[in-house]
Amino acid sequence: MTTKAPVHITLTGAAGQIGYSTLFRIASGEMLGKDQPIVLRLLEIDAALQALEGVAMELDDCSFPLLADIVTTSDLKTAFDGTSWALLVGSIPRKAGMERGDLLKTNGGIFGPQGKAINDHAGSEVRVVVVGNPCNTNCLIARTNAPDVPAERFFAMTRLDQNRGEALLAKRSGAPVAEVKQVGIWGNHSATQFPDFENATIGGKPAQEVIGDEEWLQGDFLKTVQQRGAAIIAARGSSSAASAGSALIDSVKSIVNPTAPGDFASLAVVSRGEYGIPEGLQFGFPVISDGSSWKIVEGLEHSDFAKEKIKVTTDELLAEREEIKDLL
Ligand code: NAX
Repeated sequence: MTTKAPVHITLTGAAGQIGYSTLFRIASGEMLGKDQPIVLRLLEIDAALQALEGVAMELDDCSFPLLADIVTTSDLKTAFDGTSWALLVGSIPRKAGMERGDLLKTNGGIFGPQGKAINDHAGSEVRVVVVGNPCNTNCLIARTNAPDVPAERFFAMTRLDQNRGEALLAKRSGAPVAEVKQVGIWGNHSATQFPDFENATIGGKPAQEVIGDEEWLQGDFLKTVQQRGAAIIAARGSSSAASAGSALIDSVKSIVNPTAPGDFASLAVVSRGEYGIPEGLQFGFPVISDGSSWKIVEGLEHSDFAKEKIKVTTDELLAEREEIKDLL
């Protein structure tokens, strides 16, 4: 029997596909540990509350020893009240004919109020991970609407891209995926992201040396990671869910556990001007954690090819910020 007090975890969009593939793993202790009781605070829109009740019933039916309570709600204050983790998954997907600017503004209407509610009601140590797309800019909106919460507590999810990159490099080299390290995702979680193979390692050696095929790295590797989300939709008929949930759990673990020596974790964090990235952008960087605080990996070198790619993704994030500037 554990004696720890329960940690409150809020997950939004909890009746959606990522919610369904993530909540059971969180409740079984895979995210915060097998001795950490939790309370799940599940937020949905009114129209999905009935489906959410079904998810809550199934969580009950698993009889998870660590799951102390489940709160289901469509009310922001109730959802974020005293929470330590705000996992912002729910958002409005892009519909046919919708301009990117409309998508950004529609989601701004979700992430602005959620940011305010986190600011006013969350626990003093709250940390926020945004998954709902466009996740970097949604995170920027939530962060800006939560001025009392330190900006360093906000993260947008680029971990799925890192995991995709690691898997690809492992397959291509024949090495086990556990030997692939330091795959940093730079910039936006979108088709402009730069999965940095130049600083990646396989079995402790530079990935470029092990792979020995620069054309593949700059071409197919890059494109496959950038467009993997679309490839999953084409194959499965709906977007990545289990892999996204797994990456969400990996993201939280990479924040609360010290990073292993010789490794990085990809997270989109607030830029303070590192590597010339404009201040304030929520930008994908390679990060290391000591278990309580994190910092961006320093001193990485980039070729002109990489610099050009990083510029493209930076410009996209600047354009997104411009589109929603009235929400900040
Ligand atoms: P679903 O459409 O299955 O679920 C989304 C849920 O959010 C729905 O149940 C909906 O009712 C709810 N919702 C909508 N507005 C809400 C609001 N204001 N408050 C609370 N709940 C709300 O989508 P799912 O497949 O779960 O994906 C969720 C989000 O993750 C999407 O925006 C998707 O684009 C994004 N993704 C992000 C990834 C990343 O790597 N950052 C990868 C996977 C995924 O594409």
